[in-house]
Amino acid sequence: MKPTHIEHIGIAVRDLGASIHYYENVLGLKCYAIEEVEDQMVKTAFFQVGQTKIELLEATSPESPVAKFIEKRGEGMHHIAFAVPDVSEALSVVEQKGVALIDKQPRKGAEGLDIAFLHPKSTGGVLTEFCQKPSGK
Ligand code: CMX
Repeated sequence: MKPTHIEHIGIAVRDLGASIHYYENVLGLKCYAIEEVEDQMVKTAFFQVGQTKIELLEATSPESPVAKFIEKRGEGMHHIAFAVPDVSEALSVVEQKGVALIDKQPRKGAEGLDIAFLHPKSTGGVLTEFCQKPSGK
């Protein structure tokens, strides 16, 4: 169950274009993918930094979790995603330790990863994601 590394850090932004400009032209990173995740109502942009990615998140609907987050808290760090060997097993381990799950089982996220979220109310205020490359990839 133990996380192997931080797979990505999710950052909520109002304007994907303006934020990409900052990461590319100020930090000198390269945006290697832009992807819409329809069921999460977000458009994402990815940057690789060593073993970890930055995932920028722009809401595509006022109902998006990211739109609600920005309305309440403004732009900024939205979630941290740990790579784990097996998301289902990791969910079961943390649930047994009293953590509230947002996703009871893995579902598909950006980049085809199997993902699941833990509720920030039981993780010290940090929206936490587990993710795993689907087997065979
Ligand atoms: N980090 C930390 N706390 C957060 C949070 C976040 N990203 N989003 C919401 N919260 C807090 C709220 O501020 C609220 O705190 P208070 O009660 O102190 O005000 C609390 O969590 C619960 O909020 P809520 O009103 O009950 O629930 P929301 O409707 O705001 O939903 C959450 C919160 C986390 C359950 C919802 O955003 C969710 O299901 N997130 C997982 C999915 C997701 O975030 N998808 C977008 C990214 C997808 C991707 O990466 O591809």
